[in-house]
Amino acid sequence: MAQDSLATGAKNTWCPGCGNFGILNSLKSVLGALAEEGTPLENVVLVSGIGCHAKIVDYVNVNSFYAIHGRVTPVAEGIKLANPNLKVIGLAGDGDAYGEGLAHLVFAAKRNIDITMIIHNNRVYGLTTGQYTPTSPRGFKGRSTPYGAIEAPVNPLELMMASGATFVARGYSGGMELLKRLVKEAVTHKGFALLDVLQVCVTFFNVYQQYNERGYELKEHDELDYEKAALKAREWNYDADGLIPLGVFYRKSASTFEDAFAAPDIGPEARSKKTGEFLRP
Ligand SMILES: Cc1ncc(C[n+]2csc(CCOP(=O)(O)OP(=O)(O)O)c2C)c(N)n1
Ligand code: SF4
Ligand SMILES: [Mg+2]
Repeated sequence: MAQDSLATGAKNTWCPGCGNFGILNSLKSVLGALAEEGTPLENVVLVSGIGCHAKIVDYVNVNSFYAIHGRVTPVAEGIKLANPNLKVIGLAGDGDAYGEGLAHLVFAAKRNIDITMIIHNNRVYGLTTGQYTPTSPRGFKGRSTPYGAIEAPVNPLELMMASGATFVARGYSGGMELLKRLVKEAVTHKGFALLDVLQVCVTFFNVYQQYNERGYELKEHDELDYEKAALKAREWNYDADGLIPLGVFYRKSASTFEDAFAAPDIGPEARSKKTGEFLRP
């Protein structure tokens, strides 16, 4: 399917050179490929939050929903539970998913609900013009930290693994071939998938040089081994130094929340029977 048919007439207002273009192009390419392989595009729903990243849903011609800042994950979960046949892809900012919405992400991972969360991790609040986020490095100078952030950043990959995510990966908006592969793997994974994308904000945190020099693709890494994956996830902790591994860190096959939710012994029918029994005098 031609990627062009996924385009919309909306005017793109991202800054020239913004890493969001890389995510947009890889998403369109993967959706086009999925359509060719038999996934009807009317079964795909994109959910975004509030921020520069969120505009991506305006630029892709499939069903979509703008959530509020910090609430991409629960809206995506609700859509999936209401209709488990849908392929639900959440597209959230780092401020959105790792800041205001962090608890939602942890619980979605814990229950292994079959949604994909793609995080546009530019390590800054882009839309509100440059405040620090949970993944900004120590010393980051922005609107809210003019003398430099004094906190260590959170490591979302480690956190997601510890929370129970069954697919954890990191891509880079400047590495398109790998990014396309990772988006496809994340979207087709059954269970909760977290794809953290290092998405460069050229205007408020331009780290292209750092990522180009230090990013490397994981090779011969055993993504089924939790301990090894956790060690790899710790190799770069989102601070200033170190080489940056990219690729799939961890993958596991496990039953999903919605499968259990629909199971005969605990699904809606069983629950209504139990409620009836409880209500009988
Ligand atoms: C509930 C709520 N809190 C805060 C805001 C203000 N706000 C809008 S966008 C934004 C930051 C967005 O940063 P991020 O999620 O990293 O997205 P980016 O712009 O970097 O893509 C904030 C704080 C809001 N709109 N709603
Ligand atoms: S402010 Fe940053 S994240 Fe937002 S569109 Fe511009 S470059 Fe992209
Ligand atoms: Mg951001």
